[in-house]
Amino acid sequence: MSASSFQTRLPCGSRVLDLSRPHVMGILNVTPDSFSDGGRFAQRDAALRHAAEMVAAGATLIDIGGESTRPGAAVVGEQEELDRVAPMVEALSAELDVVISLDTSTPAVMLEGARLGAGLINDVRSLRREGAVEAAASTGLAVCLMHMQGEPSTMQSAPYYRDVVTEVRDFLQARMVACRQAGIPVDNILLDPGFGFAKSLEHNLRLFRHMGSLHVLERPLLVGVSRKSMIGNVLGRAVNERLAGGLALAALAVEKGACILRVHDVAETMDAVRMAHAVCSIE
Ligand code: 9MG
Repeated sequence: MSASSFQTRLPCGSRVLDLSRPHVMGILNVTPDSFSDGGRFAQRDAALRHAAEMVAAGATLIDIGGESTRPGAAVVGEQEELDRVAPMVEALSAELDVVISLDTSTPAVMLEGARLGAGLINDVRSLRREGAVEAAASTGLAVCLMHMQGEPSTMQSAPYYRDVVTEVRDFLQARMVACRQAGIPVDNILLDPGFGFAKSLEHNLRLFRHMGSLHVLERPLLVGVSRKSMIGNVLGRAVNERLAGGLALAALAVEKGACILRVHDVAETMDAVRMAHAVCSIE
């Protein structure tokens, strides 16, 4: 299966992604610490430099998030999230030729981000917050719908599935229907199994192994496994020692037909993805 067998172009605002090859999305976190008193402009410059480096290394998307989705992370207010994300979207869209992805569940951030030049809404809550699906539809942007049971603050307490692959597939299908009913064109929809979100190690491994089952939904897949605990749990590695495990999964994800890999280590992942794609493209 190639990067996308059913759709070759993903419209992302003023840009279009060619899905006949896999893409790398670089992660740019706009955390509370990075905008602490007095350092706001210096930190913004550092984040811009980091984004520019990721683009130079081959990232065609940059994912900007102002609210951490780690288990137990604090909820961030709407204004705070806007203050973190909006200046970065504005700066990135002025300076870089890249699709800006908004890692947000907040309708106001979707609307303002779209106005400032974002091309994709990446919502780990799959547009389930009040007003989110309507806000996303009104932007006309591409959306990434990710599977998650519960909320980031509670999700790892006791994840339970009868059949994780079927349940993830059914959830994503139901969210696609909700999006279609709200007026989001099917061609604007990406799907994501949500590795690490309310899933045990066995759930993550099984879902990864059978990721190809999600192709029945006929939508491009985005996969995020970079530095996640499923790598740490299998290999016994700390967060900063998970690159090799992440590259193995990136190559496997391409082989299973994923179109976009969300990662921290762009240059290394580009090599892994290009190599895997070269092999997978040979008849
Ligand atoms: C924001 N975020 C963190 N992990 C993610 C993942 O696996 N997929 C997507 N779409 N977003 C993620």
